[in-house]
Order: sequence, then C-alpha cells, then structure tokens
Amino acid sequence: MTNTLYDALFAPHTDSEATFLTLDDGTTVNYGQFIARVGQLAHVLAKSGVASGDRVVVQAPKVMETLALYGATVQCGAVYLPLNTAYTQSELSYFITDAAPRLIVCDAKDADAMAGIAGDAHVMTIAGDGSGTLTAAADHRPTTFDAVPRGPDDLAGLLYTSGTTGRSKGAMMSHKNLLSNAQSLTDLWQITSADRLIHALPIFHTHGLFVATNTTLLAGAQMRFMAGFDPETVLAEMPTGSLLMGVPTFYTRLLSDARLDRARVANMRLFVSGSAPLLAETHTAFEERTGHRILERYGMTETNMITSNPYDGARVAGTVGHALPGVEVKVTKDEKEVPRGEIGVIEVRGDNVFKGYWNMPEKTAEELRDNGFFITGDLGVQDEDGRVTIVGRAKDLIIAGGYNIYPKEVEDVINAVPGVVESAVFGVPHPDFGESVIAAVVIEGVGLTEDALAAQVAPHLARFKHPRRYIIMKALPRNTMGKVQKNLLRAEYGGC
Ligand code: MLC
Ligand code: AMP
Repeated sequence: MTNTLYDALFAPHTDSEATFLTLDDGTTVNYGQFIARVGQLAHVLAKSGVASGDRVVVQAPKVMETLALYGATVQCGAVYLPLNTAYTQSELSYFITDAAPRLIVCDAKDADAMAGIAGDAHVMTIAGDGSGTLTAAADHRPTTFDAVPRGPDDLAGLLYTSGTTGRSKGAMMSHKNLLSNAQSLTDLWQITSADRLIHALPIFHTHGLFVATNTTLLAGAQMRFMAGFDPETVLAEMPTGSLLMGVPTFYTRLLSDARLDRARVANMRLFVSGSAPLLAETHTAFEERTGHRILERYGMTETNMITSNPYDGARVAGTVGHALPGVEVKVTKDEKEVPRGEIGVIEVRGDNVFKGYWNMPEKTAEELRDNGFFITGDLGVQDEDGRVTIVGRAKDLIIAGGYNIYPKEVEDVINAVPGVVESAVFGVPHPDFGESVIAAVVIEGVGLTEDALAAQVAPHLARFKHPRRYIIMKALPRNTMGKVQKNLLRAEYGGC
C-alpha cells in the first residue's frame, strides 16, 4: 500500500544530501536530514495516539520543525490542520471543538492557555527557536517510519476558511487535491531542482504551505525559509534566489525600496503573486523597475490554484490567466454558463477541488454542485481564449494583505457588545494591505465610544480582522428591501 502525498513529496528525498532549507540563522538543512526529522516526529505522533484520519491542529511558529510536522502528519496518515498564529483563544476554541483533534501543537508560550481549551486532545509544543516538548520527544526516535497507507481520496489537510454566515468552515483537502495541484504548478512554472525559492509567506495557509512548499518538495528545489516577510531580507536574498511567491503587499512594499532594481534581480527567474488582486499599476511599476512581469495566479483554500498566467506567453496585468491543466473553469449566471465576455460567478471543477466542508453537509451542498463544480463567489469574465479576469466578489469578503476577513464574523462580535444595536463592516482601499476594515455602528444612547468598542472587540478576533476605524451612526443606510447598502458606506468612507 502507498501513501499518495508522502510517496510523491517526501519519500523520494530520503537520504538525499541536496540542500532543502536555509534558515534565518544561516543553517542549512539537507533533504535527508529533513526527511529524517519528519520520521522522528511521525514516531512521536504515533506514540501520542495519532492514527489514520485523526486531526493534528498546529498553531506554531514558522520554523523547520513545524514544516517537518506537516510531513510527519501526512506520513502518519493523519490530517494536518494549520491555524493562523494571530488567532485568539475564542477563535481557537471554535476550531478545536469543531475539528476534535487528537493532538494540538502550539507555541511553547501558549501551552497553558491551549491546555485550557484542548478538550480531549493532547497538547505539545514547538517554540520560536525550534525547542519544545514535541521536538524534545522526537530527538531520540528512529529516523525512519513506515508511512501509513493513504489513498488519493483520503484527507491530508483541513483548512478553515471563514464564511459569509460568520462561521468558519473546514475545507477537506485530499491527497489527490494537493498533489494534482502541486504537479500542475511545478510543471507550468517550470520549477526544478535548480530553483531557490525565497519563502516569506506564512505556512498556515494554502499559498505558503501548499503552493510554495509542495511545489518545492516535488521539484527537489531549495527554500530560503524566512520567519516572515521582511523586505530587507528578501532584497538581500534576491541575488542568490530564483523564485518569489507573494501576496500583492509584498510587491508594493518591495517597490517602495529604491534598492529593488535590475541588477538585484539578475538571478531571479520568476515572481508569482496571488491571494488578492494585484493592481495593474503594481504590475507595470514592477516591470519598469526590474524587467520582470509578475506572474499572477488565482486560487482559493477550497480549490487550491485555479488559473495562472502563462510562464511562456503573455502575462497580462489585471488578469489571472487560464485554467490550469485538468481544471475546468466556467462563468455562470443563475447556474447557466454565460457567453464569453459576460460577467458572472466563477465556478471550477477538477482534481484540485476539495471534498466538502467538515461536518457541514448543507454548506457543502450549497457551494459544491452535484456535478462537481464549486461556486467560488468571485465575479469574473472570460475572453474568447478562456483567459479570466476577476472583476469583483459576489460574497461579502474583505482581503487585507492576503488574509480573508468575512464582515459577518466581525459584525457578530460587534453586535454582541452591550449597547450596540447593529453594525455593518466593510472594506475600503488601503495602499499597503489592498483593503482595510471599517465598521459602521449604531448604538443605544451615547455611552459607547470608539475606543470602548475596540477594546471589547479585541479579545475575540485576530488583530488583522479588527476594524481600523469605527463610525458611530444613527442608522445604517438601507435599500427598499431593508438590505444594508455597503456600497454607499464604501463610497462615503473609502477616502479616509
Ligand atoms: C499584519 N497586519 C495586518 C495584516 N498583517 N492587518 C491587516 N491585514 C494583514 N494581512 C497588522 C498587524 O496586526 C499589526 O497591526 C500591523 O499590521 C503590523 O503587523 P506585522 O506583523 O508587522 O505585519 P507584517 O509582518 O508586515 O505582515 C504583513 C504581511 C502579512 C502582508 C507580510 O500579513 C502576510 O504575510 N500576509 C500573507 C497572507 C497569506 O499568506 N495569504 C494567503 C492565503 S491563501 P497593529 O495595528 O497591531 O500594528 C489564499 C489562497 C490563494 O488566499 O489564492 O493563495
Ligand atoms: P482564501 O479563501 O483565503 O483561499 O481566499 C480566496 C479568495 O482570494 C478568492 O476567492 C479570491 O477572492 C481571492 N483571490 C485569490 N487570488 C486572487 C487573485 N489573483 N486576484 C484576485 N483575487 C484573488
């Protein structure tokens, strides 16, 4: 028996002396060492009772050990469930209750708090320096572990994505979902063992974990594995790097540094952008400065990557390119495909599309059609050649710096504050993050100030979801149907 993802991404590198990671302190880790660490961690997981199909929740720093834990979870036949390190206790409680993990791995500094919400799960730790109870337990374990058999349709990942109803949903990703996408992208972007990826994204989302890491592993390439995005370090790495994957904020921040120039990127082969719209002006400015046309691609947690601009061929600013090989894209209105050139909702089908939402059959049925097409909620248009341009969103979603914020989730927290009658959360353009969050709030009486509101919202939501401004209003603008007109709020407050 085989383990689809482990056999393709990890097993081929056993005993290889080729460099895999270069860390912030200059240490290099070769593939053989990394796979050995994966094996040791798999022994600890198995000893902790982690078996086929069990969920392993991971809210841990971006260090080599955390990446190895991803491999170990797959090797154990379990399901990797990464969580944003910014999530608060109340957000974490929901995920843990919903996913019922066997094991939770958190930052050593959060161990006590995590133990309080862990339920039946065992809690182990990884600290920012790689130490911790998990890694200590791994140190003297054997370096080889027989991968637990898992097939293409078995689950490998569970990634939570917020929803328009305010409740986060766990997107079930199979071995086939992840591997098929990694194969398509590696091929399309011509990633080989000669590449060195500057990895500055977090590893708790699709972009940094699956797009960046899985393609690197598949190609046997190298990663300059950074704790986070720091323009200084990214610029310093460009002369020896060949590939950068980032959200648009990476590119606008890099452009604001005069040291970004043609000489610095002479060794770079490819710049990829995704997770949020890249402004055409950023694309143009980057080309003028560096000679490189950023390759924009489009994806979602539920679908992995859907479309990409070509490697060879026209990378058109403001468009997200064509459906990946093996992926079908159509644009629909009222469930019917619209003629090319007309706007509608983007739907997608293929091996990349997830298996449904964890424990939410009704939600799954609403968004994943019986015929296999997933309704993305993004509005787009296809030209005669099938090239896709995203023109908006049918879903009420804000994307700031590549992180998704669902207004309903924030509104629910604000509405629960005593004295609040109702609220409307909306996104406005932001020069650094693309969009930023504003809340219009109707209160009873005059007692509640903006500061008091912010203080009461803070413990419940990750910092990046916090409204950057509260506007106290007498009433929210509504249309004749009673629906809040967020477009009017955006128009009025978008300039501030
Ligand atoms: C940080 N802050 C943010 C933020 N990131 N606010 C809004 N949106 C964000 N994305 C806030 C912090 O809370 C803090 O607030 C202040 O900004 C500075 O924090 P920081 O930690 O110094 O920020 P920084 O490290 O510079 O982070 C910015 C960033 C980071 C853009 C580098 O957000 C990032 O790495 N984003 C990538 C997200 C990503 O990987 N998305 C992929 C999703 S997968 P204050 O007020 O306390 O100072 C997906 C599918 C697909 O979408 O297609 O890929
Ligand atoms: P997530 O649920 O975090 O996976 O975010 C997915 C959403 O990010 C998509 O539905 C899009 O709205 C958005 N997105 C991803 N890539 C792009 C892109 N290149 N351009 C515009 N929006 C994008």
